Amino acid sequence: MITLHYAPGACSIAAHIILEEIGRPFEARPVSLRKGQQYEPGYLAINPRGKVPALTTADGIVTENVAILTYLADLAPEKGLLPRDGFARAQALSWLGFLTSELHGSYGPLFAPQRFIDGDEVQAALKEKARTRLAGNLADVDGRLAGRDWALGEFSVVDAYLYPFFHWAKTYMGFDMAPYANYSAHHARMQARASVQRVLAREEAGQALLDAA
Ligand SMILES: N[C@@H](CCC(=O)N[C@@H](CS)C(=O)NCC(=O)O)C(=O)O
Repeated sequence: MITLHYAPGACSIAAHIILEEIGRPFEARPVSLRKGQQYEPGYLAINPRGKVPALTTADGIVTENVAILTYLADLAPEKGLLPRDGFARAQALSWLGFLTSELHGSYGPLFAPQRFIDGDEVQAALKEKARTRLAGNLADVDGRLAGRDWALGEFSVVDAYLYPFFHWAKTYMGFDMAPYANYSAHHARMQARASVQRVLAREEAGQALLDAA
């Protein structure tokens, strides 16, 4: 049985959505980032980097979003969640690489500027710069989604990975997402998927469990 170690609302939601999409049995175990559970010995034994997501599988542990999404898509080739080879696969991996390094990376200085530099004034300046970088990356995504329902044409792991970054920009960073019309429409299409609704309900229950503990 596959176990997904996730934090409610974190980037791990992409893997959570794909687990729902492929329809194989899995367990979802919530980790509280707020309480620092990712740095507890039990979790560090699963992912020594202290990050979610991590996937425990019969083959071993898989970490890193790009690897987890690829692994899950390859488990269920009949679902067509990632092109199998050639140029189409390269295009998909190009998206995943951009999302993990550039788009996800834009949030680091915004969520945790203290990990980059000390001092209130410089942290404020860093955050300002990071907002501009984030806006540029959101515009990049928006442009690439023009004229298409899904990033690769058909629904794929790329769409699941796009999901949290829209939500973070809107909810945590207070961005007006209306100018990113293609990304906004994409997010609405994601919200309408049954898999996403099931994941949101499970993550909400997971958050309640973590809060009550
Ligand atoms: N490169 C990693 C990044 C994962 C990551 O940054 N996860 C965040 C949540 S979105 C996390 O676990 N943060 C906890 C921490 O840094 O303390 C991946 O793509 O899997």
